[in-house]
Amino acid sequence: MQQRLDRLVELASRGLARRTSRRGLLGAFGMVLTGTALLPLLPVSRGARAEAAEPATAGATPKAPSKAASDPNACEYWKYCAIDGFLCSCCGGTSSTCPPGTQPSPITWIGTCHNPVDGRDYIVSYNDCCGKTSCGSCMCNRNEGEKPMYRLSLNNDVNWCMANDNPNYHCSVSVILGVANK
Ligand code: ABN
Repeated sequence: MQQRLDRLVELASRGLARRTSRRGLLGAFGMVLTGTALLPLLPVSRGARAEAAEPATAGATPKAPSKAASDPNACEYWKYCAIDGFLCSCCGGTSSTCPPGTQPSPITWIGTCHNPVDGRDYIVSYNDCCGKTSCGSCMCNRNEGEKPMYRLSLNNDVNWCMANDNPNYHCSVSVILGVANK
């Protein structure tokens, strides 16, 4: 039985060797390797995943916002989805303007927040207001979509006053830069 099996395998191998060349086999192997390496470069639709995570995005019927989601003094305010700092609206400024005597940082971190009122996603810049010591009121730390430190502009745990003449951090504002298109 063993011998017949050996013979069968031998004949099959010889037949395969007769029909194929070593170069052809190497070529096919190379193609498979190249194809596998290129697979991750193909465009992938991630829309479905985003949709599953956030069913009420643009185009869907907007949900009625909670009271806090429309209150600029509340940490739950929709624009603060990726903020980390004292809310300037509690410190003599507004949700998007620095309090008197402070200057906005020219460099910032960026987030994307969902507005439940119109059902759209917005790109939001979180500028720090600089030039005075910490405001100390209304600390708000929400980190939606925050990326690790190696992507500095997408991380919120940074004192963005570092480039200002006076690098003292006072509070943070959120400024809408535009609508995020999918
Ligand atoms: N961007 C707010 C902030 C300021 C100082 C330290 C950490 C975070």
